[in-house]
Amino acid sequence: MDFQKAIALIDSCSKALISTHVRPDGDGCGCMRAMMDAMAGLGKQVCPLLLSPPASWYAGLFESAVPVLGNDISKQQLMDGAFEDCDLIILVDTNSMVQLPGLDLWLRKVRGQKPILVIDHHVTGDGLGDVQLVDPEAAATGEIVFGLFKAAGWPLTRPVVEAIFTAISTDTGWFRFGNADSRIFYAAAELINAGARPDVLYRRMYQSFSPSRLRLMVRMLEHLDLFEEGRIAIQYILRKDFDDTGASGADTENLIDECQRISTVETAVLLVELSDGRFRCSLRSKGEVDVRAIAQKYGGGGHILAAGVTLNGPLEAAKRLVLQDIKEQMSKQR
Ligand SMILES: [Mn+2]
Repeated sequence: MDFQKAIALIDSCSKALISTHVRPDGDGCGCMRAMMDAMAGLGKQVCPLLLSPPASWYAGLFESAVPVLGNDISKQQLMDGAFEDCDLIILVDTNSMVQLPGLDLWLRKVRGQKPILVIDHHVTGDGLGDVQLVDPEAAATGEIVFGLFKAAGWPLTRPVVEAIFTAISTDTGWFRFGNADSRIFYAAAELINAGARPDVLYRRMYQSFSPSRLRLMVRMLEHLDLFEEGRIAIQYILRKDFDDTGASGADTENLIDECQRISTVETAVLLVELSDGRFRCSLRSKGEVDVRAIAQKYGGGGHILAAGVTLNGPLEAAKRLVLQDIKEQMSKQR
């Protein structure tokens, strides 16, 4: 880990733009918050920017609402130099242009002029950083950010430890997924010793549904189909389901995990209809199938156990495509 290079880069900057991948999750938002506090503590100016609105249970991580590209700042303003005075760009929880829609064009423009620091744990990436803290073995980017804080000696305030705890706990499905190794439990213990309150955070992350979100989940479960003796679960959510329930796109986060409670289910798929008629396809595996390989085949990415990709409609075509790929992977395992 090039912690010292990252620390030197941060020390030498005066104003940093901090962002994360589109559809920001707990890891992305938590790492942003922690890095924002570190920078502020060093007397640096910080410009956080999100590429799509965060779910309400992550928005609370920030002291004030973070500007969203396309809503609060237009892509034109970005290209016209809205962040021209930033002398560092920090990207957390992604290293891929496809995960940075809207920001990508600007990044291509300023690359080489402004240094970029990438902190990420994904295997796939475009090598966007001039300095990169990338560890595919880390269960969450939060684990790397925690390492950076300790290496730099930055203060571990309660907001910081709770932001990092949020990052590592959400990316491990509250320490249930296969990536929840001993390293992450040690990190969790250290964060609790430093003041993180798991009960408070659990309530904020996992007991914060709106009635609309619960109704959307019911719709999704009504659309549950099982294949191959129940080993594959495929579900979908249509635009109509959002309209009928009043739920938003951010409300779909983690809903895919519900069907994994079925004992036979090894691989889970959730197809969410986008406004352009395509489908955002989320994939989860309990370990038997490498879902990243499937996502990558169609231009997506992720991890072996959790990946995502956008597929063309109609629904039946997308379902057939992904079902066939999962079956193929399963037959290779035998
Ligand atoms: Mn992550």
